[in-house]
Amino acid sequence: MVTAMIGLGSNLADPKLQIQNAREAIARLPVTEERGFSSLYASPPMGPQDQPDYVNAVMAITTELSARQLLQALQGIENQQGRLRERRWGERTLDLDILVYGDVLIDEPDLVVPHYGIADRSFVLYPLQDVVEQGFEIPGKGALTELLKDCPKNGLYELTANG
Ligand code: A4P
Ligand code: MG
Repeated sequence: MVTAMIGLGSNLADPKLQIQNAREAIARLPVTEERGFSSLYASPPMGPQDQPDYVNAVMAITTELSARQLLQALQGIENQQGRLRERRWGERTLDLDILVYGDVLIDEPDLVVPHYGIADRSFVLYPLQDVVEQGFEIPGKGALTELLKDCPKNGLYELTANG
């Protein structure tokens, strides 16, 4: 059994609902259990600026799925929630990224773990901090607290229950 971290992002079609639906779908995956869920965060888009702000979150799971099975399952959930792949870094109803999969390092054309952007994206590092133990290290990248020191929020803010 492996502990994995999943990054959730949405900026179309009621992003908060998209994130909530994705959370439930991930928790229902076979041999998988939810272990933690961050606050919701809003952030301006990285990439093309002519798209809405994002809602982001991070979910911790334990799973007996392999990393590749997990990727396939997450892509299935993206597709169920109406994901279309158009421009790179463009708007999307749902983006699910495997941020971390245990202490495993994977570098293949269609699967890079830890996720290649993990170390310098505020919309990943701040929610990740909500769900990990103190002293958490991102495999191959270093201590989360150190990475956060070099990561300005860039407009990221935590959404409150009614906001
Ligand atoms: N892939 C490789 N490694 C992974 C992994 N660890 N987890 C491959 C998930 N997928 C992985 O992804 C393209 C391919 O990446 C997949 O087919 C998979 O085999 P995609 O989701 O189809 O394309 P994409 O997301 O447009 O491209 P990319 O480069 O993955 O974008 P990112 O890094 O996902 O960023 N701004 C804010 N504020 N918040 C956001 O969440 N997200 C993005 C997308 C852009 N701007 C954003 C946000
Ligand atoms: Mg992606």
